[in-house]
Amino acid sequence: MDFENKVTELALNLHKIDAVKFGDFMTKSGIKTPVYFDLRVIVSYPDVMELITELLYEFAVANSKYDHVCGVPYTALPIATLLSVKAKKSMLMRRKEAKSYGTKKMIEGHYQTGDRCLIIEDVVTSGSSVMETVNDLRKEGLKAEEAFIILDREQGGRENLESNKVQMKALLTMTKLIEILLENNRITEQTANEVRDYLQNVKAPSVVKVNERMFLSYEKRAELSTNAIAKQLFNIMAAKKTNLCLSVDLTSSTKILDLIEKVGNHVCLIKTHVDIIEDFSSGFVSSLQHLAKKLNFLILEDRKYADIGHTVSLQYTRGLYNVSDWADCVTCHSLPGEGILKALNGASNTDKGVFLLAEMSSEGNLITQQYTQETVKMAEKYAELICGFVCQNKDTFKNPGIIQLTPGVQLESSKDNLGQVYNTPEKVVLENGGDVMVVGRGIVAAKNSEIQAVLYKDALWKCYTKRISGKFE
Ligand code: S5P
Repeated sequence: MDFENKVTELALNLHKIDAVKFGDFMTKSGIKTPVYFDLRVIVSYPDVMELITELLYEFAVANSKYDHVCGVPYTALPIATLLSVKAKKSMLMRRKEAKSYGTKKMIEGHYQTGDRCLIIEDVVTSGSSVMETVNDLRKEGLKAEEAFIILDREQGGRENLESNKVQMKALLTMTKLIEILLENNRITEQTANEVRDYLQNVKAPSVVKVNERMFLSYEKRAELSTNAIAKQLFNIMAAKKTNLCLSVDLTSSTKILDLIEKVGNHVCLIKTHVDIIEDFSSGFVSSLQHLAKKLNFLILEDRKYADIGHTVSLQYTRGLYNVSDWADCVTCHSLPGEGILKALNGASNTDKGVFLLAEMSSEGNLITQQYTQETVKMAEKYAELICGFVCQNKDTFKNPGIIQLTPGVQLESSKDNLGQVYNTPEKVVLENGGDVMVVGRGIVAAKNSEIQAVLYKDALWKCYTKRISGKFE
């Protein structure tokens, strides 16, 4: 029997076993509907189970590359099991609630970060159930980009899933089902029209579009980084439980080193502007590097390079500061064009990272949306060089292996008198997507910098843990 005939047989069978019923029903959300699906009953009909498995197998295996299958609990679980066995692919199981003991894992089964997982679901209306499973898989660093569905109610689910980067394939749409049942005299023309009218008029609500980066843990993101410094920074953040970067904007090297000695334990990154130091020396650099090793943080020289490639390569590797010798990463503008990245890319043979400025925190800056987008695009070719973007918005980029470095942070939102704009930790981490937050005067100018650094560290980390729990979206 060919595929189309099998689909017809499935439609007729679903009607026969009362998995699809016509009449006056209420949906879960209290909307009247002339058609009702309950595919839970299929477990009582091995022939139907077998047919569905066969159809999904032909549908899925022919065109998809995947490592695991995962059913949306509960109705699709037995189908996913049969499919996994037939396709000889491993299965993953998503819990509905995390275990209260042991590992608290949401996903059971063996997998590796980056594995592809195919989603199996019975019926899709809005797509929100599929997204719950997709989100939990993505939190584990799995790729969940395809969903195979028995029946698409055609009420907006496909669009909702697509906007969250999930392609949906359904064995049957509601339109097709009605057509088959009508052709085979299982329903009247009037019932068919009622269902068609209903489909025209009742759409499921939109499912919130999520940015994967917003709920993946730093550990998982480290595995997805293509830049060695980003990987290290994610791992330091996870190990030290801090996403605080201190900007040591002081002009005396002793004061800088004293401050770092006090707060270095509480930060993942120290950001310098070496050209403001009045007594800069190579001794300062070695003390800084010594502290970085001892207290486990990385060093960012916030040089904001903005010249032609040739000049930047000299600025980076030569002169009094010899930045490439000691800084793990630097900041750089995209304004001069790609040559600046080429220059930085070829300038050192040890692991280095570049934070590209895609947006600025200061009032009235001239960066436009188009400039930001082009900057992100420019970075795509330099996956091994770019460790992140200096930016202010979560939608600036999506790649979870890259870090959003966000300056302009203080415990209370405010401004300075030279155009700097501050946002609170909640706003920066939860709404704006900051991964590493830069605090300068909020800590440096405080009476007790250590106490203040701990306050910032705790506030920022609390927001991060809330963010990855997914409860804010
Ligand atoms: O857009 C930006 C980019 C950067 S790197 N806005 C910024 O403020 N910065 C830097 O972050 C700035 O050069 C300064 O070193 C730090 C913010 O310091 P604060 O004292 O205003 O917290």
